[in-house]
Amino acid sequence: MSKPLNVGLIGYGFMARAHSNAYRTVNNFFDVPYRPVLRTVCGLVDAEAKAFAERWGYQSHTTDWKKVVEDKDVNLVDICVPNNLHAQIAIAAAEAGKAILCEKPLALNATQGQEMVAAVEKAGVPNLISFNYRRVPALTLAKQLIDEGRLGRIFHYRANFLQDWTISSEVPQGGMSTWRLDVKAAGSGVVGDLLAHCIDTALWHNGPITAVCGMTETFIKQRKHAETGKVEPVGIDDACTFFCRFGNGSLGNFESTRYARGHKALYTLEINGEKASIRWDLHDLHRLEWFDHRDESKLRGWRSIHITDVGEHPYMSHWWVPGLQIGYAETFVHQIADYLEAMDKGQPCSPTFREGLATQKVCDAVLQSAREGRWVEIPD
Ligand code: SOE
Repeated sequence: MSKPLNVGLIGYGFMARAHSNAYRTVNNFFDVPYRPVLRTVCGLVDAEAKAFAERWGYQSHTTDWKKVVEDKDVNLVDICVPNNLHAQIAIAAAEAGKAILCEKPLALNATQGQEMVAAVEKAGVPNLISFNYRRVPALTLAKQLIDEGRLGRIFHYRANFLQDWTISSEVPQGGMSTWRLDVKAAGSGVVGDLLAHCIDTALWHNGPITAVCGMTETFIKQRKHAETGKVEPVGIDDACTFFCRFGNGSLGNFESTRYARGHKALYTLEINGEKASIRWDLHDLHRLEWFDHRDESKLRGWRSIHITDVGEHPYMSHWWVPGLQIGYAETFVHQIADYLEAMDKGQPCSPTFREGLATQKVCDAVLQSAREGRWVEIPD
């Protein structure tokens, strides 16, 4: 019998839906030791928080996040609000002894992230940052293949995350749906929002990044602010490209933009090793492309592996039958399943806040490098 785990969700946007769906689904597919109970949801506008609670089955709603953190019956605080609120909520939740799930990126910057790490580690509470792409079965398989040494020495790690939704100068900054364009709420633009995903996966797959050299651009310099109605300077990076060196001697090449016309959410990565290469694409997330130089030369070429083998492929034994694929929503189900298992065993669940801080340090270094026009080293 699974034990109840009362969830207090803060936020009711897109990520709050992804997490709520995972809480409601996880016990149907995974035999995990806990059963999430949707206790309360918190959001800015009372009527919207109420509507969210009714739709998703939360027992109550509030507009005051402190009530969620102080609620003695809440076991897990889930933070799905703009980045500038992560630190204060997470620190208060840690002090109240709650387990925490925090949306990415960890914080506005590494200084703030460090305070969050200190708070959860002092309190000894379970903590997880939601870099959901780690739980795409194809990318989990990629990690296994790398760890088994099947690629041999790694030479290159390449990743892109491309979108096109901010090309119009009419898109405002700030407010509930466009806070990602407001530097005060987001901390940065594509670096924290999109490259943070690529960096997290890269650190996991390929180990620490030691130095970066980046450039950023803000193509639209002023936008109307959705809250003040005034035209204000834009403080975020619209696009960023950076090179890096990894501790294992390989070279990295990363690009992200919200100005790649035609691309809505195209996260791709490629890893080139001495013996084999891997390629993956979010639009075909259930496939992993694999090239193995050891194959017989007359048959050698890129294979496209359909990641639906219920016997061998990560997470797939929990879903359907061979050949039937899963998608984006299920990555959040995997995330919560792993978290509940780890919590029960008293073990950390990756990526912890400390691992989120490592990504944050790379993000900060990329932004610093772009500002100063030079390579920036990343301390251990
Ligand atoms: C931005 O559009 C966004 O929703 C990110 O915030 C998510 O983290 C990414 O997975 C998809 O794009």
